[in-house]
Amino acid sequence: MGARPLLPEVGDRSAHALRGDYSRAHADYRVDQDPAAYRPDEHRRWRHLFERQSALLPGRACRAFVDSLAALDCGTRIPDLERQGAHLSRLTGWRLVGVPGLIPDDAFFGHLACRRFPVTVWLRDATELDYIVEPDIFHDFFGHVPMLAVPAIADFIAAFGEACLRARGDEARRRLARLYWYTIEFGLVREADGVRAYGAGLLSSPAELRHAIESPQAVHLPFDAMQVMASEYRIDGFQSRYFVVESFETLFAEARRALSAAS
Ligand code: HBI
Ligand code: FE
Repeated sequence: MGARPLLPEVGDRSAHALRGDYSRAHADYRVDQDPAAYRPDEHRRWRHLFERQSALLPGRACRAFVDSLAALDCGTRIPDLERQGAHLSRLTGWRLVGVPGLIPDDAFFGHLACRRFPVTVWLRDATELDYIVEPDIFHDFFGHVPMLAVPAIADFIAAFGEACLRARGDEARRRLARLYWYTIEFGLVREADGVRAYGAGLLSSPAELRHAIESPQAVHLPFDAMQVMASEYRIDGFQSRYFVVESFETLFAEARRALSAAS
């Protein structure tokens, strides 16, 4: 196990000892994923997480996520990032790169700007089935990868990465991080039969997916990029509010204006 780095500049997450093995990471923080190295009990845990979360999707996840997740056919084993990335790149030009866990902002934004989505290569252990501090491969792959097949979201995340690389100063980067948080991580979209989740932090979490869609305490606000970029967020509990977009195309159009203004 290599030295555990502290990454104080990782978004709003506090600088804490990270659990991944960063010793074998390249300069851009990529690590090789060895799909054959996962143990049978890890594949079993992936299947458990996948089946448990999939059962919660009807009536809560947006249509595009459900259709895209089905097309990935990733329910039985921990996904092979190379193989799944080849499928994704044919759809929206995105690839998947393995990372040891949280990586510094600049490395993260640099990958997004080049349509490479960083996916943590380790899976949470059996004691973390309901909550995990750092994103693991279940959060990153199950939560984020299906939406990378949706063109407007795929374009938005690439534009977000580019805007972050251009952003000057902490305030601009904090405003952009909030935009990412309230959309790509905790975003809601209005569909014909109701409000549905498209954010990875909701789609990969049993409790918060139910809370965001069903709880009377979950405040739903119409998406407004300026208000989103002025809204603080919490990384250690349910969000106090959620923003609802009318469509992914509206999100991309409105956020694009905000991205160019903020960077
Ligand atoms: N690193 N691996 C990884 N995954 C993330 O989601 C991530 C990161 N580094 C920085 C970061 N996110 C934040 O800057 C964004 O959430 C805004
Ligand atoms: Fe995430």
